[in-house]
Amino acid sequence: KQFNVAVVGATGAVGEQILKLLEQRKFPIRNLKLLSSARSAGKTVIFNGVEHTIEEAKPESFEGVDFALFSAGGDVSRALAPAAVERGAVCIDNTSAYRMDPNTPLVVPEVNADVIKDHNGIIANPNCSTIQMVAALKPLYDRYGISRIIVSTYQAVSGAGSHAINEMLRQTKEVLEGREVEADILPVSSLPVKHQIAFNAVPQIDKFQDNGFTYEEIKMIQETKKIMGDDDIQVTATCVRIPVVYGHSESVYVELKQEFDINEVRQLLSDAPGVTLQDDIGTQTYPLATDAAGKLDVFVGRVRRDLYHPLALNMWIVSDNLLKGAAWNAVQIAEHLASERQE
Ligand code: 11C
Repeated sequence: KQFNVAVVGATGAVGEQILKLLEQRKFPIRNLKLLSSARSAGKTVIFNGVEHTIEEAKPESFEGVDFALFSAGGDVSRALAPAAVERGAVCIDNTSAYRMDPNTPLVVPEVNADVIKDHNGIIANPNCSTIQMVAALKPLYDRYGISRIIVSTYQAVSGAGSHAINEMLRQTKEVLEGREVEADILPVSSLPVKHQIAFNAVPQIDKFQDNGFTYEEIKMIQETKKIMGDDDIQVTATCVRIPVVYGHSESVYVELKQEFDINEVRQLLSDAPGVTLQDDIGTQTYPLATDAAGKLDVFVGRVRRDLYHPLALNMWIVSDNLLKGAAWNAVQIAEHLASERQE
């Protein structure tokens, strides 16, 4: 069986990766519709050797569409996903628009594929920094339970889109050439104050909330509870942007509910689907963003017992934020939907 698929935001950093993966995975596509804002409409993209013209996304664009993958920002999803659902499409939404809606499943297939079937037309794809953390922690959650997570992130500029990548590369040149550094986009393009990202570490991703956390930090806290299906996990996060192009890295401290054997923890991580353990301090082997870039898995290393808390572990979790953190997780969900309909 083949499906009519729409990709909304086809020219964005995530949209490009979605198209590459649909091609690589030979997703059963009958007809592919590439949609975008009016600004990108008319551009062409080659998919499976055939030129496709990008059309402006409108409610009528979703007529006859089986699966629609949205990654054109929350406003576009809010405006068009309901229209797509009305026309019979199932939407996989890569924005934060519907993630915390109680009627919308929030899915990382390795963690909670079982809730995909509960959708009402929209399935939300979580935030990149949340996806990689819960994928790595799920086997530990299942075996021991988790009471607390303290995470600090080191996030790539590609998480803020292709303009942020260009800004970081341009600023790097400006610094190296001794010129004045211009900051136009980061940390948050819609806020008046901008900071240099080249040769820097900026402890702000997205806007601040009244409680002093950024929205990125709040997303990590709320989404982790929803995906794990456990409101009692105490999560705290500090999210930092660093001058890396692809791959978010995370330092994670996790308190389990039971005693653990560190070798069993390593075994559980290395057996977990979608997780690769890279943990050998003897050979200085641990996950690196430069190695994770372009790969689908979540990489885990530096796994070690905490020195003070008897039930706590520390680890380092890295993954390509545009792949498992976005496009690959969305395509995995689409593959689940497609295989359900094949049956
Ligand atoms: C970043 N995590 O790295 C963000 C990007 O909610 O899907 C993803 C935003 C989202 O800037």
